[in-house]
Amino acid sequence: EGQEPEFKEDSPALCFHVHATSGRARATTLHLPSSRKVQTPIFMPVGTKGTIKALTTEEICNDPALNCPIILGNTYHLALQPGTELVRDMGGLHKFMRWDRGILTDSGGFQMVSLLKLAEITEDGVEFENPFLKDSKERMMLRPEDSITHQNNIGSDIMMALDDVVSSVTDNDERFEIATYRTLRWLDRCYAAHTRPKEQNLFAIVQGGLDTKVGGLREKCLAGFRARDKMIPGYAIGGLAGGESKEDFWKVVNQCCKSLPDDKPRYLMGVGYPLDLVVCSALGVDMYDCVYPTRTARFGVALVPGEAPGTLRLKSNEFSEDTRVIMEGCECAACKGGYSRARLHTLLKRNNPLAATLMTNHNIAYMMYLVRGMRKAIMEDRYASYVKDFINDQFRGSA
Ligand code: PRF
Ligand code: ZN
Repeated sequence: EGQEPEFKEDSPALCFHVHATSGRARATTLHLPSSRKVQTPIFMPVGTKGTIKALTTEEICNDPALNCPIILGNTYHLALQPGTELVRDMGGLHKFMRWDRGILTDSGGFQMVSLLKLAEITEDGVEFENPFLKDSKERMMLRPEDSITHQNNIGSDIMMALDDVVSSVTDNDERFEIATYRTLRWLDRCYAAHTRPKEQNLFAIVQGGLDTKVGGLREKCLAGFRARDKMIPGYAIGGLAGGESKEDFWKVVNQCCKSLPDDKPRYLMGVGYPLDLVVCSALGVDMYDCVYPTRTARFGVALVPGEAPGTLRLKSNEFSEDTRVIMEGCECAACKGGYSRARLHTLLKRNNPLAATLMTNHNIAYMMYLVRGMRKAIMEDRYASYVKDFINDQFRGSA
């Protein structure tokens, strides 16, 4: 663990080290620019507009229960507000946020799906309606080159290529085919536009729908990336977690992990249910992000181990007189601070902003606790039994 990173000529902003494997699960370290270090498996909390809602940078960074090494920001949102030229002029997002750890930015590709009504996709790029300028009907164009310019302005440690994302439950084979090949063409445009390859890493995103067949779209995309592997410091698996069946989801993750090179990190986008992390790391995934733990916190749902279904809905009246903390032994501000489930219940019922802060603290602490446990099990080569125990625990008491 103590070795000095060796940065490679072809991807000078990232050094990747696999410390241990257990089956196909991996414990690795990503050495990012400015001595930023990320141990995997890792969950990256989402701070869409440069903040994790309800938390201060201070908490995310310095609270030992959180101590997040990397967070996620969103190019699309930052481009709209406050604008990435401003972020650049403030010295980049790290300085602007006073955040010295890792930042990964998503390209804006996913917003095509999530904000589809506002977007039109062509070979040139994505055209959005600017929600801040609705009346003026002004539209904003996001080409692969624009996405990279924004991300270069933001100065994220890991930037994502602009991909053509199609909702996984779309019933249109031709649309998937267009999107897969377009994602490859856009990848080349992204690398051509990238002005800071020594300071920032640009990851590619595998698309291809749910087509895992031999000669199918996922394979085509993976083959296209293999041909470009020299310029790609890391890979993401995209186009999932959009309502497809678990069977389809696992199949695609499995295929991608088997096909992607072992000497580069693998990031599964938009996945954040604890059980999905545990299973997908068994298939070889290293990194995850999702709004789930933070968003669900604000709705009053606490993540916990060993109590089916792995959550407590604290707004429910069953907690109105529950004197226990959310999770015994948890070091988060809520549990360590002695906030009972009953107290949180009341705060949540009254929409007190303190509830969002405490709940978000707990859920991120839980995700960090989860990935630390996963990593430890991989390092000790007992990941198979870790997975078994986790699943047993999670479904204990359920009918
Ligand atoms: N592409 C991008 N961001 C994403 C996804 C994707 O496929 C997903 C998965 N649907 C989440 N976030 N660029
Ligand atoms: Zn807690």
